[in-house]
Parts: sequence; C-alpha cells; structure tokens
Amino acid sequence: MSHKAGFVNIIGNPNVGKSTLMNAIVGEKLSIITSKAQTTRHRILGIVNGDNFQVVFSDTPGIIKPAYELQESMMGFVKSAFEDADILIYMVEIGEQQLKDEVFFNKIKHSKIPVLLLLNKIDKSNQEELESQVQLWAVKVPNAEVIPISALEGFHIKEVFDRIIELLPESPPFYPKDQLTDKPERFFINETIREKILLHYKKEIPYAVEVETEEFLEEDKIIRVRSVIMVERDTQKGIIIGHKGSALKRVGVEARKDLEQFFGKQIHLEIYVKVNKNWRSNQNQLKRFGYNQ
Ligand SMILES: Nc1nc2c(ncn2[C@@H]2O[C@H](COP(=O)(O)OP(=O)(O)OP(=O)(O)O)[C@@H](O)[C@H]2O)c(=O)[nH]1
Ligand SMILES: [Mg+2]
Repeated sequence: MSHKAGFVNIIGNPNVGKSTLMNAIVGEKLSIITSKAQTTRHRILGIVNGDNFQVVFSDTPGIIKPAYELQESMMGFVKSAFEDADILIYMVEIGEQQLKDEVFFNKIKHSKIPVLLLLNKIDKSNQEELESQVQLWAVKVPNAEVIPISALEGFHIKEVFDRIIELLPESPPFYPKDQLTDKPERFFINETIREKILLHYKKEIPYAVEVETEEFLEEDKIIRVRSVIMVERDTQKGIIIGHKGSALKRVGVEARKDLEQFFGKQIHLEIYVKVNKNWRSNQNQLKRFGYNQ
C-alpha cells in the first residue's frame, strides 16, 4: 500500500489565524491563541496521522522585522519552515494588503513547492469584498492556489485538508504514528501560562515575559507542576503579582483549568515570579528557553 507524508508549514503576518488553523486541523490546542500579535514564539509541530498518510504541520511565529534577539530567533523559526516544507501555507486575513517583509514575500512568490494561499476570517467579510480579495491575491501570488477559509468557524477546512493530502508526496512517515507533536509536556504548561498573561496584562508586559516549568511530577491521580514567570524588571514583577497577589492568582486558576483539560488529569500548579534582567537580548538565556536553532 502506498503511503504519503510531508511537512506543511504555515507562515504569514502576525495575528492572521495561523495557530487557530493548525489547532482546528489537528483537533487539539497545541498552539496558544490570543488577539495580540506575536502570540506564537516557536515553531510547533502538529501531526495528523492516517493509515496511509502523515501530515506534519508547522505553526510558526508571525513575520515581523526583528527588533531584539528573541524576535531574531523567532524569524529563524520562520526561515527554517521555508527550508523543509513540502507544501507551504501562506495565510492572509481579509482586508490585509501585503506581507511587510519583501524577502519572505519573494520567497513565497518564487517557491518551487505548492503554495496554498489561505484567505482567512471570511466570516468577517461579505461576498463583494471576498471576491475582490481573492482576485487581489491571485494576481499578487500567481503561483498559489487561493482558498477562502474561516479557521475559527471551520469553513473550508476539510477542503484544505483534502487538497493537502492530494499534494502530499509519497513517503514513509517521519514520526511514530501515535505522535501528535514534537514538544514536551512542559512546553504546553509554559505556553498556557503565557496565554493567560497575554490575555490579562497590557502593553509591554506580555512581551517581557517568559515562562519556565521547573518541576513536572506525574503521579497516579495528579500532576504536580512548579513554574516560574520571568520578567525583565522589578516593576514588571509587581504588576504580574498584582494587589495582594490577585493578578497572579487569576493566571494560576485559569491556566490550571485549561491544563487539567489538556492533560485529562488533576493539576497542582505552583507559580512564582522572578526577575531575569534583559533575558530577551541574552543569547545564553534564549538558548536555555529553546530559542536557539
Ligand atoms: N473572525 C475570525 N477570527 C479569527 C479567525 N481565525 C483566527 N481568528 C482570531 O484571530 C486572532 C489571532 O489568531 P491566532 O491563531 O493567534 O493568530 P496567529 O496568526 O497564530 O498569530 P501570531 O501567533 O501572533 O502570529 C484570535 O483572536 C483568533 O480568535 C477567523 O477565521 N475568523
Ligand atoms: Mg500563532
């Protein structure tokens, strides 16, 4: 029996819905989703297995001009996604005019592999706008197949998946057939906590935060977790903790609820806050947090 397998890498501007799409196709919340740009900082694999296929999706950070080392590393993940893709998903959202980065845009336009240009968030649009946007992108990226979708509402997602299976090369699987992602359990704990911080804190705070899980002890009925929220400055530490610890408590309660659902087990979650001066620009720290390539 023939077998198909390959890497389908999702790239695009920040906030267009890349993570929403991957989670929808994989059927698990592997990537965190918020309305803020730069929610995703890593390349995260989501693997969909069938008897005779394996699709390895990659969610990637939104494309930006890097201003500090962390963002350089994030764009390194995007670059790597260009290098090993069998199929490229270039996601844009309704109303968007262009990818701001010329270099990446040219790479997409001159790609030798199939490009699916997914025009997302069409639930926010009308027929007229939709048609003109499909036209616009068909002209801008003539080598792509343009497919309008709504990742949030699940519109045209099955069609996209079927097309991917058609385009996938013949290959044995790359990963064991029961594997869902490349990331360890601790990663999902870090990300869930970071999602709550993106949701509840303003301005620079979420961008100055990194989360590290120091302990993950799985027992029969409960998983015991200790995580640390790292910030760049003392003032940020105070803001994260909040009045009498109320802000941090909310983060903990909400993260624990999500994690209990994700792991299907009771979670004991202990979180504390630590200052790690300028970690975003420190190569050693970035390496430690998994941002090295
Ligand atoms: N209306 C609408 N909103 C959507 C759709 N898909 C995603 N969103 C919303 O768009 C926002 C960004 O979604 P994400 O999936 O985090 O976007 P992303 O491209 O991964 O963002 P970064 O990781 O920051 O680059 C969230 O508020 C989503 O709920 C869609 O089809 N329709
Ligand atoms: Mg994302």
